[in-house]
Amino acid sequence: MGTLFKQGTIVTAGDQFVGDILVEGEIITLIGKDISPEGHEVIDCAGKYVMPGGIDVHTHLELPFGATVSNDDFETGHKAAAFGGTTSHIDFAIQPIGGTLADGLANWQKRARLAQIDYGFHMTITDLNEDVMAEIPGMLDEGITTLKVFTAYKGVYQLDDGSLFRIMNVAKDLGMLVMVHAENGDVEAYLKPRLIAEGKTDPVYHAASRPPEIEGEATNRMVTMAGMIDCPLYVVHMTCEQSIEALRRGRKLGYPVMGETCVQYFFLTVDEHLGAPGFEGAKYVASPPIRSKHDHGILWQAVQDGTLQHISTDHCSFWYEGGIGPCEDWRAEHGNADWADFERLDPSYRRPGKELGLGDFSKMPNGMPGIEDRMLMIWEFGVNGGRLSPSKFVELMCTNPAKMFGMYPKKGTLAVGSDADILVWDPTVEHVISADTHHMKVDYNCYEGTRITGKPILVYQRGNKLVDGDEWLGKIGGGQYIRRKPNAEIL
Ligand code: DUC
Ligand code: ZN
Ligand code: ZN
Repeated sequence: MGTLFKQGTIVTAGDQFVGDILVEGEIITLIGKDISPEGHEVIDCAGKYVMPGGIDVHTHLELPFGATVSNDDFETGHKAAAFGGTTSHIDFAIQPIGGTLADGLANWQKRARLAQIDYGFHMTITDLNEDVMAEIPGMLDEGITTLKVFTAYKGVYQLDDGSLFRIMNVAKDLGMLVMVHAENGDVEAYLKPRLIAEGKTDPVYHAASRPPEIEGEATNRMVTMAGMIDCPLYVVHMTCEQSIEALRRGRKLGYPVMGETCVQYFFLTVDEHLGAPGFEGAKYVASPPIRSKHDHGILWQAVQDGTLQHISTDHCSFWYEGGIGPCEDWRAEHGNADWADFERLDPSYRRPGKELGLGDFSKMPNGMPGIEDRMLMIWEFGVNGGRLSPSKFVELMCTNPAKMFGMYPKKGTLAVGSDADILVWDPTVEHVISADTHHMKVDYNCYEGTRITGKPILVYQRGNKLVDGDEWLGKIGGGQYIRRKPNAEIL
């Protein structure tokens, strides 16, 4: 017996038509008109869109950041993702300072024991030496085809230009994709202490410490180096005109360079959000910073004209009001137990969060929640807002990420032989986004009170139902690791 999705409006990146989809086991086995329902469970999809499960290639679950660790782990983050229509994501495994890539991978594999949706890993190189160079080819055997580097976070993650160029050369030879967080870390390291010394310590000054010019400069530098040797490059979380122009220039020259923005960069501004009264702006401290309404327009244009290929989240949630309860004492007594164990013991306890940056924005954990909001917000303001067709929505949220990151056509589309990661999306359902009802483990929502129309009412992963209305049917350990293939498409 299979599951037959009947009479839905099937949306792929290239097409939209009313039809049926048959799922047997974990795979789509037939797509057509009037497929016989005999012997199958029938899901009436009339009046609904049937779309591939969403893919988010940029998340940070359980990310150590300064004195804390981001809240959502592979359990809570996955549940929230699925309620928002995302069924696959790629998280960043990170080479620990002084450690190996294998150490980083092992750390993230441990986190993933809680997986409820499908997931992959990028490998972040934080310290390049001969041993690490020798480890890179082995990443392909682990199903990792993407290397992440930073031009920012001086003294922590930042690599010098020589190391960056060396990584690009080896990645090109191996058919891997280099991903970059592009901001000039040296300039930021100069600006930040000066702002603090001048008493400019509120969250809003986070933006002044990381102006758009340093994003544009670093993007241009990376695009130029990639173009010199034809190395595939993907610039993460692009926010502003300066970096978009740099990417556009490289693409016009025929360089294999691509990019994404994140949902928050379309909606939030320095003036209204980061500069909100009191400590409210802390909720929106992330790097690179949110920008201006002018930049929002630039980003919509860039996704429409294909300069940007994907919209991710950079999901990295921290309590607004954290640090509640005897955290350090309790953790010390329990051999520095995971923060999550501490919070499970008594849900009124909270690990440290944004309050770490009270009186000094430079001590604030960087990041915003969004894994659950991404598809809802982009459907509302992209599709309902007349900026994107349903097919363009699927292209950006599902198909392009699968193609660029070596998962297509297993993921990212509705086709015979593909994994049955399926959303039944009701375009008439009304919903108000709120921290009171979201599933992310965080005490605020960046889009609090936003009214949207349209959301997934049924979510399937490999033929298994994860979400049915408000009901959660997923289970810990139900998510599978996605082994990715090198030499992925350049879009
Ligand atoms: N930026 C953030 O805001 N958080 C996590 C890492 C990053 O680069
Ligand atoms: Zn980043
Ligand atoms: Zn990130």
